[in-house]
Amino acid sequence: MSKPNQTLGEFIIENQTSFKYTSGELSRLLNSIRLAAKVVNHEVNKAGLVDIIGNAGDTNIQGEDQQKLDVYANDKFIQTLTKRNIVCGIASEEEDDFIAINSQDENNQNKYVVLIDPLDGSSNIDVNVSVGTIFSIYRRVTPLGTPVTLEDFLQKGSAQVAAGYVVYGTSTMLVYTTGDGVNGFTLNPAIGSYYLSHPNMEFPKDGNIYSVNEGNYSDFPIGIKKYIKYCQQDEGERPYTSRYIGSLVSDFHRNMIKGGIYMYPKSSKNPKGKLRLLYECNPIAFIAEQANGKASDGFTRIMDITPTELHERVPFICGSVNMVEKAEEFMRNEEK
Ligand code: P6P
Repeated sequence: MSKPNQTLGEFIIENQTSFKYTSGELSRLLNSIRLAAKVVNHEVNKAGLVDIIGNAGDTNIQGEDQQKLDVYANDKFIQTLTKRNIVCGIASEEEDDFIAINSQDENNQNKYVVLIDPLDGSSNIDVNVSVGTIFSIYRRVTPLGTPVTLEDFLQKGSAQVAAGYVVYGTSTMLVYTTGDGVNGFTLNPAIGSYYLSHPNMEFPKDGNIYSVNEGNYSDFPIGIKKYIKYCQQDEGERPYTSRYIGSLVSDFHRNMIKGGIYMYPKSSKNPKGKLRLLYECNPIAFIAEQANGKASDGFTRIMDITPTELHERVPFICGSVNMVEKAEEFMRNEEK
């Protein structure tokens, strides 16, 4: 249920009753993410002005250079979620292991865990290209009041209770779902409030934009190569337009509005793909499906994959349903 110019805070409260687990805790959790995103946005938007650009001099578990804003964003989201004592555990792309919150307190009745990519696309920071935050929320599966375990984080994407992203672009937007459609809110930086700007977001069933790093073309599976050549053929609606920002959130957001497909296939350099299942693919897949789009690894629905490791990677194809199904058709034909 949405009203024009509704703020994110009003929307969360007004819609919490439609959320089957309603207890207000999820609303408080979404509000804490809203707050952290505003703080991170403030730093991202002035990255060029202070000495916060450049490497933090460390690397994360992925072996990727940690940009200072990566570290800043990670700290802010963890601090906000911890201080407000809303969740019982956090996993982050920037943390080797999950973080148990107040795990010694047997009275800790917090039932949600959050998995987050605090600043996705961070290699774009130094060149002033948009980046994003991605989050995924689950109910814990182990008993309340006990320390969270890895089992609470290694849940299928289909068990998510909420997921969303913040895109720090020409404007800052927060887009999320609790399983009842997808809504987008735009930040008015002058007053620090997010306003409902994109109610009930839906993927067009078809589109003519394909997003993939064609620099890796020679290394792609045959099915992906054939799909890319299909996109480039001059026939009917094709050739399509190639658009690749190098920031999943930005490519996904544009494709959801205009129609399109995003692909990060496996290759010899990334034998399981590059994107992480738990805090990139699953939350984006949840949003995609809630917006009548589709997300798979080329063969299996992303949200049906049973995770085995916190930072595991999967091949990722996501976007307009007709485009994803066409790519899957090429992948299946090569598997026969
Ligand atoms: P490449 C950013 O690191 C990211 O995880 C996604 O946001 C982005 O789409 C992809 O990797 C870019 O990877 O190898 O094409 O530079």
